[in-house]
Amino acid sequence: MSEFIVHGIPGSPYGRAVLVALEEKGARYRFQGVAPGELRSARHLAIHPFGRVPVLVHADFRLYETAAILRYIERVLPSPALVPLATREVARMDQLMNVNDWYLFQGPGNVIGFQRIVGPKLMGLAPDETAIAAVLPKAHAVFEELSAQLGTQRHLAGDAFTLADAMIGPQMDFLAQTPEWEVLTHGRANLREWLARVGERPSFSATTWEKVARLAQAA
Ligand SMILES: N[C@@H](CCC(=O)N[C@@H](CS)C(=O)NCC(=O)O)C(=O)O
Repeated sequence: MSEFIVHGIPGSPYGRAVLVALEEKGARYRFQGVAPGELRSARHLAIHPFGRVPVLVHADFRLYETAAILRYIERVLPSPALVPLATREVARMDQLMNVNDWYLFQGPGNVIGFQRIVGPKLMGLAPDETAIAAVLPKAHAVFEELSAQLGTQRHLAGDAFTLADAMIGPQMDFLAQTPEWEVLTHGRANLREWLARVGERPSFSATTWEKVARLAQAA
């Protein structure tokens, strides 16, 4: 099996989801760091026409969009399975992956994550408290739904760890670094317990921001 190359930005939750899946599969991969200022460069646009990360390269095949990448990894490396067997659990997993893209990232993830982490840490910007406050009602609605879907299960789409956990875990771990995490998980202890559970997996400890930054330097 050829090596996988992941183009990404250390700390990026979407990129981390791909790394988590590769780690879960025990795959051989290389992380190619992309500087945030390079996203709109001709070189990066040649591999991702929308100027985002991650991008997966596998031999002569190149793929962007995290959900598509995760499903590709699952198909080429089916074991251990990260997709449930039961039809309804697969449907829940798919639904959760879309919730991630449409409701968790768009607003809660990109606004709170940018204002609290990316802006201050990488660009020296002060957080825009008005923008954060504006997105909190939507964030509460998303956390309420995720908490309800999780219920008493061990993982988001059932008891087994699936692509939904690989995708949503990094987004939630990113938000867990912000003061809004306490507010958003208040009364939703199951989400805190789930994040602690997935965070203990070797695939999560191997893909922290610091570790991925070291992989990028070594590339
Ligand atoms: N729908 C894309 C979203 C990827 C995405 O938004 N990635 C962020 C980093 S976590 C990014 O590239 N941001 C750069 C930008 O918005 O300019 C996917 O699933 O891969």
